[in-house]
Amino acid sequence: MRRDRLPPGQRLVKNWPVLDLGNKPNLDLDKWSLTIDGDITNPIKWTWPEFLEQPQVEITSDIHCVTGWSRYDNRWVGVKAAHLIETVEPWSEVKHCILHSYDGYKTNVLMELFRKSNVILAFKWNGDLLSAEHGGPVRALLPGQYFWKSAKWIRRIEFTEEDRPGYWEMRGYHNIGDPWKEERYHDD
Ligand SMILES: Nc1nc2c(c(=O)[nH]1)N[C@H]1C(S)=C(S)[C@@H](COP(=O)(O)O)O[C@H]1N2
Ligand SMILES: [Mo]
Repeated sequence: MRRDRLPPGQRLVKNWPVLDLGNKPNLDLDKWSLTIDGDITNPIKWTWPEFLEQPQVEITSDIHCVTGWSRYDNRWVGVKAAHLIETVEPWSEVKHCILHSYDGYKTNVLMELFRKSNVILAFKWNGDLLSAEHGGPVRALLPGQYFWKSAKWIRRIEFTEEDRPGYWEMRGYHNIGDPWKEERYHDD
């Protein structure tokens, strides 16, 4: 049992800061799609209506950003990563997945963490459609890791046997990024 809700070195904020590389993509729902590929049995490409046909779950999570802010009680609606994994059937050798975004951002996630029951592809936040500045129409949400792993504007999910560090992981951030272990940089 955790006694504290705020991970070490974090401070609580009430607002929701916007952080990204500054290349905000302009995404039209008619042209939006999500591709799932790599070492899997059933590659798929979901259009927006097809994405909305998938089973949806609601979860509430705290956000922990590596830059030091945390935000409590975010209510999300989305499609479980576990549902997606079940649908595409990754080969048994698959150990990693790479999240690719419309702005060119990438981040890598261990399969065992991606399949956790609170990992979703989120399209609603606190009752409204996820705004474009926060990654709408769809972003990844990995509540157990620092927020840089939660790719905004997700475009493609690739399953691989070999690990491939993403944008921030190549620039010194930790490969896993567990806020409770304070895994901020790769030598932490
Ligand atoms: N596509 C994309 N996703 C991204 C980023 C980005 O630059 N591009 N930045 C990451 C970082 S470092 C953080 S802290 C969070 C910020 O999400 P927010 O702007 O919704 O708070 O998005 C993460 N996901
Ligand atoms: Mo970040």
